[in-house]
Amino acid sequence: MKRTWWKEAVVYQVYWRSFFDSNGDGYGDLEGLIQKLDYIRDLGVDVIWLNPCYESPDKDNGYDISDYYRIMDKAGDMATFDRLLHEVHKRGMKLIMDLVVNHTSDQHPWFIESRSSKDNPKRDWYIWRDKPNNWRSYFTPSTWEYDEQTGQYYFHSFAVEQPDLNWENEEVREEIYKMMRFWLDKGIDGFRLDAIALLAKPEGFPDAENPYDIRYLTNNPGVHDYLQEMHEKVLKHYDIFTVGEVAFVSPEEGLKYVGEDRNELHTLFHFEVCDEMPTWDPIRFKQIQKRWYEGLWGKGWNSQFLNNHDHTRQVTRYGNDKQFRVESAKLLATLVHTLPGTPYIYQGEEIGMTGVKFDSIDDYNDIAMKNKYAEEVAKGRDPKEVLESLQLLSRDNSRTPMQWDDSENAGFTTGTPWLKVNPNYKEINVKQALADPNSVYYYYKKLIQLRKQNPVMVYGTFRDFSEHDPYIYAYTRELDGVRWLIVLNHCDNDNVYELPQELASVDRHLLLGNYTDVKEEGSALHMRPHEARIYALQ
Ligand code: TEU
Repeated sequence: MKRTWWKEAVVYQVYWRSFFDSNGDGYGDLEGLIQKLDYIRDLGVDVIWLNPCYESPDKDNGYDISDYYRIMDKAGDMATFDRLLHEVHKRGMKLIMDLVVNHTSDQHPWFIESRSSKDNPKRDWYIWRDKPNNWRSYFTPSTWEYDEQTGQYYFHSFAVEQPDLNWENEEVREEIYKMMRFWLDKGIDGFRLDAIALLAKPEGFPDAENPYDIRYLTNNPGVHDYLQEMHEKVLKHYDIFTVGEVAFVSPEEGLKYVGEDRNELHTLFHFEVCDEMPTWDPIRFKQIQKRWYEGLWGKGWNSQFLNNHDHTRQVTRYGNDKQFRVESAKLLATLVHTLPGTPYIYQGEEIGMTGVKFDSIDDYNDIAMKNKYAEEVAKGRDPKEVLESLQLLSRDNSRTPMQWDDSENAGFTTGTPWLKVNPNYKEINVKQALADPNSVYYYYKKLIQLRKQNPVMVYGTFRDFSEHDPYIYAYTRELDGVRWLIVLNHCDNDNVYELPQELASVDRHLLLGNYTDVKEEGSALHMRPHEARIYALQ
C-alpha cells in the first residue's frame, strides 16, 4: 500500500467558536486558537481541521457563507488567519479548511441576484422550480422555499437560509474552483468537503416514496463527474489532503469517492456509525468496521471518528460518562486510534468532555434542533417531551465551550459565552488533565506517540477475533511480521476474554492499557469495566 503523510496523521478538529475567546466577546476566535496552538502541538497532532470561519450571517454556525473571501468578524480577520496559518506551519503542523460548496447563505450576493428576477444572469446559479416535490431537508419540513418576488420555489438541502448551488451550471463550478485556488495558494493543506455527496441532484426531482428517509439527497448521478473535474482543475495541482463528508454511503459507493485510481478525494467520513447507530450496538459496530475494511483496504482510505461538531460527544453517546468516564474515554480513544483509517480528535475529547442537558430550549442554539422542536410543538406535542426527545442528539452536546480550567466559564471567555459552558467544568478541564499523569489527555498523547513509532498501527492488516461477542472487541493489526492485539471490554462489568489458540500460543507484551496494574494470566484475560489493552505479540 502506498504510504502517505495523511494516512499517518492524527487530525484535531477545532470548532473555533467554542475553543478559546481572546477578546471577551463570548465567541472563540482565530487569535484564541493561535494562543492555544502549543497545547494542540504538545498532544502530538499533525493536522488541524478548522470549522468554517468565512463571512456568514451565522444561521448555521458558519455553514451559511455570504463571502468566501472574507473572515467573519467573530473569528477575526484575514491578517489573523494568515498569521494562524503561519503559526501552525511553524509548529510543524498542517491546516485544512472546511469547504462548503453545496450551498451558500441566502445573503450571498450570488443568491441575492439570483432571486431578484427570473431573467437575472445568476438565476440559474441556484435551483428554482414552479412546484415543490415532497422531499424533506435536513433541517426543515421541506427542501423547497417559496419566494414571493418571482413566484417560484428554491431548493435547500439544509436550512431555508442555505440555498443549494446549481452545480450543473459551469459558471458556478468555475467560481468555486477559483475560490479553492485562492485558499490553496495561501498555503493551506487541504479541505474537509462539507456535504459533498449532495452536489448532484436527480433529474426531475421525483417524489420520494418515504420522504422521511432523506437518502435521496445524497450520492446522485453526476457527483463523481463534479469531483473528478474539481480534482483535475484544482486538487491535483497541490500537495494536499482532502476528506469528504459522504452520508448514506456503502463501502462500494464510498470507494468511488476515495479509490486511489479514481482521482477524486483521499478519504471520506461515512456516517454508518454517527448517523445510523444512535447508541452503542457492538455487533453492528463490528460489522460496519469489517465491511468498510474489506471494501476499502488497499484501494482507498477510511477515517475513524465517533463524534464531531454535529454528533454528541462519544463518551456520552457511546461510552459511560458517569461511573467510568475516564476509563471509557480511554477505551473509545483506543478504538478510534487502532482501527484502520485516519483518526480524528474533536476538541475536548482528549480530556473526556461530555454532552449536556439544558433545561430550556432557549439555552440551545443548534438550528437543526430548534427547527425540529418548533415543527413538533406546532403539531401539538408536549414541549417538555419534545425537548427531552431531542436532547441526546442535539448538536449542542459537542458545541459547548472548551473547558480550560475551573475558573468562571471554564476559562473559555471573560465575557458571556455564546453557548453555556457544561456545568461539569470544575472537574473536567485541561488544567486538571495536565496535572494528572493518569488523565485521558496523557493517554491520547501516548496513543499518538505509538502511531508515530509503529507503522503497524497505520498500515497493518486488520482481523476481528470477536465478531459475535457483545462486550469484548478483540482484533489484530499486522505488518511485516509485527503483530498487535487490541482487546477492549466495552462494558460496565468485568469480562473474561479467552484468547483463541492462535493468539494464546505466542508471547505478548503490553504496550498500553487504561488500567495501571495488569496481571498477565495465561490465555484468559480478565478485563475490568471499560478496560483497553494494546499488546505486541511475539
Ligand atoms: O453536515 C452535513 C450533515 O448532513 C450533517 O448534518 C449530518 O448530521 C451528518 O453528520 C452527515 O450525514 C455538514 C456540517 O457538518 C454541519 O455542521 C452543517 O450544518 C451542514 O453540513 C450544512 O452545511
